[in-house]
Amino acid sequence: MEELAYKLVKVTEAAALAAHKLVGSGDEKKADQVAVDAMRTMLNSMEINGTIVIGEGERDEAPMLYIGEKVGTGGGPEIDIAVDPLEGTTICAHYKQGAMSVLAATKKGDFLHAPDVYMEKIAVGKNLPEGVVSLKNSIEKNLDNLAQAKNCKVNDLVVTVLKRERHNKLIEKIRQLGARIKLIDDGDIAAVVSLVNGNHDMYTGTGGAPEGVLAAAALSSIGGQMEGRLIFDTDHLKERAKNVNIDDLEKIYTVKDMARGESVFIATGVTSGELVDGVKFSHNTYSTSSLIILPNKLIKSQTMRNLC
Ligand code: VTB
Repeated sequence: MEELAYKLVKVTEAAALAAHKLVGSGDEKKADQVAVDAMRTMLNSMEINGTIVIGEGERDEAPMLYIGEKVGTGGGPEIDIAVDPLEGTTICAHYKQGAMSVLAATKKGDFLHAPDVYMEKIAVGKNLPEGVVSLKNSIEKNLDNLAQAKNCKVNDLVVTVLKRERHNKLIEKIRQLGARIKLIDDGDIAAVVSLVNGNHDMYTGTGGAPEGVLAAAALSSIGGQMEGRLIFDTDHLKERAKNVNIDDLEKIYTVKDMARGESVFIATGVTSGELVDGVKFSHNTYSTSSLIILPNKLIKSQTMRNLC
């Protein structure tokens, strides 16, 4: 796994560097596109037999890195790959903090093949009793349980939520209950993974399902708990669920349902954020910072190269 991780870090580095050229450009689509292109070119140059299982969407909507696409030379290990070439396209286009290029890999069949829909999520850090929070519980119960487990008051808890209109009621409720809210514009992979640093206490709300599986890949190695429920709230989405053989539309997935075996998670910074620093330039060189998460191992890697 570690050897594979050092190979694959080149993939997120290439995507981050490409996206960095579009930082502050206001052009989200272009920033995403160059990251996808760079990621795909690098993946295809590698001695791997890879399949994209979490990607840019289904084949008809996404010309590249679509779900089911084969990547690599075909030799080497058979792996499933989850990608988010540019997590935080808006962050990147607006030169805000926390845009990253993210990839996770595992042996064939170990990631949940989640379609590109929304996912309701709840996550907490490590060393907490199993099931301390759950999507089955009310927010009151979750906050009470968490405060009790952490031996503190609900007022001491910090809950991260994506700033979206769909969360207005949830935000109001959490504030009423006395906890503090950290509102983020985008980037819920970093919000979940950073729970293990203890910077905040809980992440909850509805974000992308692909981001949910990627975050689960990280948590499966370093601890922390997360639950996710895929949202199929239209007939069209229900049809999509059928197509990917999901029968139980209400199923709650745990970390181990989303990332079953051993996996590697890699994030390279485009702009600096909570998890990694962004791409930096000085004189004729540039450097990228990456976070590599392997079973029970967290590696901070920095690569410096000459600008050509
Ligand atoms: C989140 C967030 C992402 O999408 O998953 C969010 O983590 C959900 O989608 O960074 P909406 O923006 O439609 O609410 C991102 O913001 C972008 O991928």
